[in-house]
Amino acid sequence: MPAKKTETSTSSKSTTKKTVSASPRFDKEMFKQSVVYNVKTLFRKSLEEASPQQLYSSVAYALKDAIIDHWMTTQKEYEEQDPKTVYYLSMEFLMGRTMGNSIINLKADTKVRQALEELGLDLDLLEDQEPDPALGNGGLGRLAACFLDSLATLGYSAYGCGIRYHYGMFKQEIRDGYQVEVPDNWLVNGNPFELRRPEYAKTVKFGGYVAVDVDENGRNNFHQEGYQSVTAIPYDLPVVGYGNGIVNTLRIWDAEPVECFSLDSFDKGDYQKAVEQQNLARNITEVLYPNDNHYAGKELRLKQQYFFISASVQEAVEKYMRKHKDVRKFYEKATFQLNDTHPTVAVAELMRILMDEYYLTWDEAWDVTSKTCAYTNHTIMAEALEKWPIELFSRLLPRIYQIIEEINRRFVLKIETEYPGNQDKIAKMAIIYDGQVKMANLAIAASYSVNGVARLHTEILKKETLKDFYEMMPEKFNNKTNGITQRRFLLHGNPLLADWITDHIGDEWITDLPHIHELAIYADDKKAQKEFMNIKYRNKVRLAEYIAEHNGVEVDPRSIFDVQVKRLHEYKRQLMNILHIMYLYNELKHHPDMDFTPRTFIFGAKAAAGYRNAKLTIKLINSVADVVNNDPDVKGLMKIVFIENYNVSNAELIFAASDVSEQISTASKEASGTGNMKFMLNGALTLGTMDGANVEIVKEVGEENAFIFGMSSDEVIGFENNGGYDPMQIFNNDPDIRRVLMQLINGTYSPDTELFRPLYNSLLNTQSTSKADTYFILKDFKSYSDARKRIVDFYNDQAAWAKSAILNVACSGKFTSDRTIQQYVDEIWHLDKVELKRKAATKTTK
Ligand code: NBG
Repeated sequence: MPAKKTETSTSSKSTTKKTVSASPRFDKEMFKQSVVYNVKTLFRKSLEEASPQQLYSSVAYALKDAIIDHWMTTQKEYEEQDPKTVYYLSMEFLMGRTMGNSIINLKADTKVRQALEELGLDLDLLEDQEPDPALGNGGLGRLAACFLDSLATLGYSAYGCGIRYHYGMFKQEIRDGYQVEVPDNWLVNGNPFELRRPEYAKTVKFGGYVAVDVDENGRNNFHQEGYQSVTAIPYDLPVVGYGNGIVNTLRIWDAEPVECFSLDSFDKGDYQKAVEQQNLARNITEVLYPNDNHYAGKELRLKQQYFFISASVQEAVEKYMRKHKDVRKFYEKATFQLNDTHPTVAVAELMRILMDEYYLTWDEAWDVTSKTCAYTNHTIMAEALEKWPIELFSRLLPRIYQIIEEINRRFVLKIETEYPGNQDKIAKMAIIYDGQVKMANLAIAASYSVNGVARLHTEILKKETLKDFYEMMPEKFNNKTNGITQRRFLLHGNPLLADWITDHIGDEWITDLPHIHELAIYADDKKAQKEFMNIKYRNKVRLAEYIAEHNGVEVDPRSIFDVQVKRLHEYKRQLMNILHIMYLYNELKHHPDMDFTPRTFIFGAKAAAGYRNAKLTIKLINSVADVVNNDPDVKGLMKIVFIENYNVSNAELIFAASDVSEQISTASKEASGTGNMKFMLNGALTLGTMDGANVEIVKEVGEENAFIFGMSSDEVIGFENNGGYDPMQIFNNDPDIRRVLMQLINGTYSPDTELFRPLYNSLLNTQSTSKADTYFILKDFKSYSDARKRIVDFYNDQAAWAKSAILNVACSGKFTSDRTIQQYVDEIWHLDKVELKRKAATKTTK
């Protein structure tokens, strides 16, 4: 159960040091041979003739060769030691590129660079050839990727289980200031790192009906009949632990038709069915739904969920049964972490397998299931809560629906026993209610652990969002504040700073981030401050070059880089940011001689394809950028840049180059945020509300080294529950705000005065009765403006700024995903630590 260690920021000490038994060996000569061989056999070319893409593939395959030995050794070791395994079930894994990170985790960076140099190749250029696998939307998917990195590095047996989407998160192009979604065909050149494993294929059934027959013992046996099915084929991707020889697996499932489509063997009815099965398979894994913090309610989405869950759960049980006899003890060797409600059908699928295939009784099956499943909640946003109409659910998954009905029946009985006659409790907590199947309620009812992702978020879950559940089952609830991997977001993304840190305090921080606190003694050191600021400057030059190349905009690396990169969502308030920039521009126009510290405002954000106000905000940012960047009066003092196609790869460049980290969500709405941690780790100062993990960041680094503004979550929730906020009053009383809002509809930024009207209406809503400014932008505007003033004044004292930036890096120790994972292990999963006893077999030469 949760408790003791949760809040101690630096207590997950040196776990990695104990784990690292052997640095993986890397044979440079063999690697070179392998690259040359690959170019020849894959492309019939010599090194000189091959295209950059072909060279990338050849190097990637050579690297996979080097990884495979460790992968096999690790899996063999797991087989022998038989440790408990976590299955991290997630619709999204936002892995980012594999090559650079794997090289770093193999500790082979120097050798690989040398080897490639000797072949006349440049690693950095090759890395840019790798598509960025974007099998996720935002923070939730990236968290899953950071967790896999930490699990491997800490030496825990783990599988990531997900979907092999053929098209990941769309590529964003900006045309005429608008977002245009372009398909991300990331598999077009194949994926060198994946292994297709048809020997572990599974059948997944949809539709039909449930038939019952009674066997000779009088038992009811349930079968699905008249269904359509697809074959789930697993593709395994290696997850390399840092420097410890451990390689875990991310297993993503692809759908293929069950039967080969041979025309002549089908009569008419079968032909129809065969085509349908083909189409079902073709559609299921085609594309990731591009919604972040939002539920779309599409039938195909439910198919995707059941598809990868059924395959993963079947495999987990089969794997267990290959070594063990009693399926009643399954939970001793396996645990399922449900990454949000998306994988919640796992609860019913495990029940189905245990009862229908292993003949456990309901009570036995429930005992196993409720000791296996654990649920993480990632949002309090109502529009993200998954609910499926009964009609759809029961038609698509008839047996699963039956099982959920029974879970619900028993759960409602429990509620009635606890709260006799209280219909309200049933209305709120029942799993099936009002014609809908409520996935969060199912997840909570069936899980042995329910966690939020930052301290404040967990408190809000307990007091507001999930209050009734918490009151009935307080023992399930616990907090696990999110974390990020310093291996990707500092060691790989910011090599200059990483080297500088290692020169000063050694390299323990790579596997033991709290160690980075030793940097604090350099915060006041003039020389260190200079060096630090110089590194930041060089990273800003690197980003400026990227921006010049991709946006055609010149930005001054000596200006303050003030950055907001994250998904576009109204609660994240990019609109407040750009409105404030409009205000600053007005100031500069009206007081041309004012003291103005040069600033570059950088945005990066994808909007869900159907989210009107989010897409309009992107257009507004680009329209304002057009006007401001081209206004000679501004004399280049202000620049606004919208970075196209924000993704994991360009994120690494952006964090390294940032001075100010914009974390300005409406308090209570951002469950945690993880970008905030990546900025901090790279020495940016937080400009934020007391929301999500910002609260804990400020606690670690001290109020004086962050810039906090705006309403508290209690105030926001107070207004939401009791009313009493009128944005019109602010509009009427504040001329600065009024001017900015009028500029949305008076042609300042678009000849079409109606273009930005929906944004104007969302803030004031003079025309309809629905609520206005639900994210309290006008309410927080003044205090945001004050905080921005403070931050600029502070920047002008470069020594003070450098000190603060160094302290931010030094105090980021708590926010490693190694700490988060260790807490999941200690307080939820109870995994066994694996130490490699054997070395990887010598690589076979070709
Ligand atoms: C997101 C939250 C973030 C949080 C990540 C990871 C969803 C549903 N939630 O604040 O918005 O950091 O999850 O926990 O995507």
